[in-house]
Amino acid sequence: MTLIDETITTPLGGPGLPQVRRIVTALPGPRSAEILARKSDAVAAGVAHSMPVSVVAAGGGVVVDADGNSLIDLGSGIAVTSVGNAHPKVAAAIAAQAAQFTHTCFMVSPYESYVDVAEALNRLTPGDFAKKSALFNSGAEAVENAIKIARKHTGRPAVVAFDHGYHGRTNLTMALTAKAMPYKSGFGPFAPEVYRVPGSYPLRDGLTGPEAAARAITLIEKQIGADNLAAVIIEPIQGEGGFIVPADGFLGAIVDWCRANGVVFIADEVQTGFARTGAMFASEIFGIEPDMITTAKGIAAGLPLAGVTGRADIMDAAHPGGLGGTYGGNPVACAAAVAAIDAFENEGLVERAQQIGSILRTRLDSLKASDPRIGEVRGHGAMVAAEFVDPATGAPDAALTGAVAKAAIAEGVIVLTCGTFGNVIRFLPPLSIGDELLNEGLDVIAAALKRS
Ligand code: PLZ
Repeated sequence: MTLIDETITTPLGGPGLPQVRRIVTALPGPRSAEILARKSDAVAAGVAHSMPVSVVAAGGGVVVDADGNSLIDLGSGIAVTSVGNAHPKVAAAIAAQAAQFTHTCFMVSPYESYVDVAEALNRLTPGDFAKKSALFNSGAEAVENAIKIARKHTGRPAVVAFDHGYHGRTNLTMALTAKAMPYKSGFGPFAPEVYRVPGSYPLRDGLTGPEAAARAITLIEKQIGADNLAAVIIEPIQGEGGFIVPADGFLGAIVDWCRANGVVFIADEVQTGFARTGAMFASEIFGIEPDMITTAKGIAAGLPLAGVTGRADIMDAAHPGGLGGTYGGNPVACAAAVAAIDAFENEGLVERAQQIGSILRTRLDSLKASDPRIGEVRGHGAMVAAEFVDPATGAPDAALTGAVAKAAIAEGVIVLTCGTFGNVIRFLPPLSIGDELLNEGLDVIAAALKRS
């Protein structure tokens, strides 16, 4: 089967996959079904999947499966392929680097692309102060290292995370993550000295930003004590928890309190980073300058790479040899990141995220106007969600959410759900998707909602 058509150029380049939704079999088709049957025999049951397909190609706004079905991608592999899958410059950079060398271990014999990525992170993250960075393999590993560094810097043990927060699946990051199922149940005991406080969820708590911050700060002062606290970690817009946008003034008040009390404020921008929210980093939207920022996902267009960037004095608190790992800042991943960051900066992707956001908001707001089961449409840029509720009580409606997502998936639209209550459909299209395809994906979802 030839998939690539050389005459086709996707909006941001990428393989010439026809930018259409085309369903030629029931999902999964026979070839995908065969592979998924082998998956269920060979792969641990805990590693589940939401889309019943086996992928052979992806680019622009589509994902193509082994049976020739062409699906609309509204998930970007969970906010990762923001520059588009197989972006030509990224693919070329990966191939060139792989032909030169694939690994030395940066702790053994360093190379330039790691330094390039660190410099780019120091330059692009908010805050006009001296910064340094360190690179790792995954978002969870970046979060673990941010906490390590904050503890070393402050000499204090405790860490505060928030209701609805998500920070990963390793032991410490499971402790930081709020939701039990599917992330934590049965996997404890969890790392100690992690405390959870309520954040800001305007739809459900009805508090202003300053009120929500005061509530959190009182709990922190009374139950933990600032003198014991190394770091506060929060996603500027909570991702897995439901695309929760905090009320105005909430984040700023928390940052101010941290600064006044010698506590390191860590923004986990693993999901919100790199143009996703219509700003290079979501912290900019809220006017905050975090002491430390964790990044991953979009940074390297799908290669495993993550970063911790922060104030130089904090980042240098860890002794030489105290940070690292065999693969952290792998040269192929760094080459991909250099090319992806170039695309973010020079291919108008911040603006493209804003345009995608305005299409998503317009369409979803008009759906909400005629369907009271949509309790709220929220988000920034190309990170937008709809929360489904029982119109009579406002109670979360996970069943409706699941039904709409399932129907959209069956019709070839890759859509993700999220939320503590499982009642949120989130939209995270690649920034390389065209308007037509995006609108078609939304048509499918609107029709599915109408029928559900
Ligand atoms: N911090 C804010 O969103 C990853 C989770 C997918 P890793 N989110 C997707 C899943 O179900 O495992 C995430 C995040 C935020 C940290 C992480 C963790 O990043 O690269 O998955 O470790």
